[in-house]
Amino acid sequence: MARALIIVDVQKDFCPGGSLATERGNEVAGKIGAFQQSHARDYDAVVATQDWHIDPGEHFSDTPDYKDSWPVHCAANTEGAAMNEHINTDTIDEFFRKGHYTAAYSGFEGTATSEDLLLAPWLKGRDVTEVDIVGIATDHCVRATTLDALKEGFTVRVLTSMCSAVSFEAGDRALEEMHEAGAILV
Ligand code: VGL
Repeated sequence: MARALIIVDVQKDFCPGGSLATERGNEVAGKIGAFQQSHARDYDAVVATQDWHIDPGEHFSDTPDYKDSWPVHCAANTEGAAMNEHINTDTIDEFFRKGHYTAAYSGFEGTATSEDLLLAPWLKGRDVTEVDIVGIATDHCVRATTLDALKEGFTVRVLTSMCSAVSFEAGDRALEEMHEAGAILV
């Protein structure tokens, strides 16, 4: 039995200054960085997901609806796709990238950068049964990652003070939905 921390999409484009900034992105990134410093030893594994778009079709739009279509963000190998500078990348065991050619909100769609393995088998291969989830955006990728983690059978805690939403209202609704699906909100 092991526990993992999943850091969802804490990338520059989702933080103030980026192309699809969430208001609390930098603040949340700072909190996660400090949490890594103080709590990394509580986890058997720390992983991060990254939105990593090459040509995601209608996920990008010049006239985005901010629901199913978005301004260009997290283009592969650009500065905007890099992790926010507050994140301590040295303590991250593996990065999982998703969304190369399509929208991909869940980290469980992500493939490891150092081997051809999806997030769920990577975690299960390390006997992980419990995951703590933090990151961006509460109402999109944190939501989808949390719901998939529950479907995969993990015990899931969402550390809510370290999550940043696109819309505060939708973020609160998403947390409610995650709770109803079985996630523990901390
Ligand atoms: C995300 C909107 C569009 C996210 C990704 O990481 O939550 N949000 N693409």
